[in-house]
Amino acid sequence: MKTRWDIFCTVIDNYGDIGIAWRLARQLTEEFNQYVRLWVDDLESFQRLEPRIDAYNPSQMVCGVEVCQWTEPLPDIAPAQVVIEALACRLPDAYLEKMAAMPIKPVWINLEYLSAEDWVEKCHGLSSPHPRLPLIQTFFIPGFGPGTGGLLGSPRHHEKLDVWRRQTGERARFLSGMGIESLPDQALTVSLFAYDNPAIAGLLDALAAFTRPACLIVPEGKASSRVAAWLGLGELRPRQPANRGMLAVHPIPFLYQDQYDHLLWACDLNCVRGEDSFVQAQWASRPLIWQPYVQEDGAHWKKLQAFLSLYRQGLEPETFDLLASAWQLWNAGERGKPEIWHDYLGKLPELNLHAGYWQSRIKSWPNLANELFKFVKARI
Ligand code: TRH
Repeated sequence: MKTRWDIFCTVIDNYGDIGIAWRLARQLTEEFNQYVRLWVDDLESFQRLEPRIDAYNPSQMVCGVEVCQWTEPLPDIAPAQVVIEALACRLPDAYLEKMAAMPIKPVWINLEYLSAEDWVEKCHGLSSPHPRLPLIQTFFIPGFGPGTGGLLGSPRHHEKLDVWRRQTGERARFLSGMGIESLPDQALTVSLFAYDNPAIAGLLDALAAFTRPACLIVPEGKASSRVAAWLGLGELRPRQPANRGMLAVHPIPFLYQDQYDHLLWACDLNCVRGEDSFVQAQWASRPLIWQPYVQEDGAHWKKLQAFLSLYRQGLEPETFDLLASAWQLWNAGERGKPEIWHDYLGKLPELNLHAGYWQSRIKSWPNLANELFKFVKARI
């Protein structure tokens, strides 16, 4: 049965909120045949991830999803059967009043940020009544493994990954589309998506002195100025590569989300950040370096440790220690001792095997869209 969903999302500073809401809306539409209306306050930022978005159209159909501009006040509309308040945004009061006035109240879900911490299992699925209105909100918390809200990402989409990698020429064609031609056979390809981070220089030093040629692909963003400074340039210009030592740096424009997924598939190592690129890099079954979104109270360190303690399972202790030291440096923003990055890069073959094993684990764990669909189906 086709159920109507309203997903609300605000774009705060980065791309994670809209990236997550859009990926979820598409998966519910394409794989679960649901009718999704996505309310977004900033269509211009959305357009950077999705070329089919018209930033000036307040109501449009894109990939089967009804995309609506979230204005204040909201247009006078009837709430859907399922309402998702995504990633710390707050529903307008008038909309809540309308939900409360419905004879059958909508299923109201508060979709939280992902964490590997233990509290997720305890808090996922808890309900909280509205203080004034006859409405109950359920907390949906994405996480790793049973008892959590699961991970965002389409297993169906990532099944194509094996075919994509096997098909000769796909990767080369993709890279050539990014302006990266004739890579040396043994080149190590690395994608860089990070917040501004002084530790970038340490990794670049190691790549420049590596035993194999390396190619660093940098979509335009907060990390670009660090890379430019390391190269001794004033700025990075998309599609104007530069070299230092064994490293070729390829700046590219900020990609559409579908293309970015392919970039993760195409690289041997992905530096990722926040939440969505972090999760999609795991689906891509390649080694990763993660920079969680920095929180003032230091909560990101707990998130990092919790993930590492899961990810270590199946890794040799020595390899895990290297991985943990490298991620520690990355997140402390320290250039660090060159040996750490050098040794870390030397472990990439082992980390690559581990990334494949990890991908098979996350495939067997709950999937966020599926968990939401099951939850709603049991209530409608
Ligand atoms: O942009 P982020 O830093 O988002 C963060 C986190 O979600 C964090 O939890 C949240 O609190 C904060 O925003 C406000 O990183 P994230 O989560 O990886 O999201 C980036 C999105 O952008 C993701 O969907 C991938 C996409 N992307 C592109 O579409 N093209 C690109 O070129 C790149 C680099 C990313």
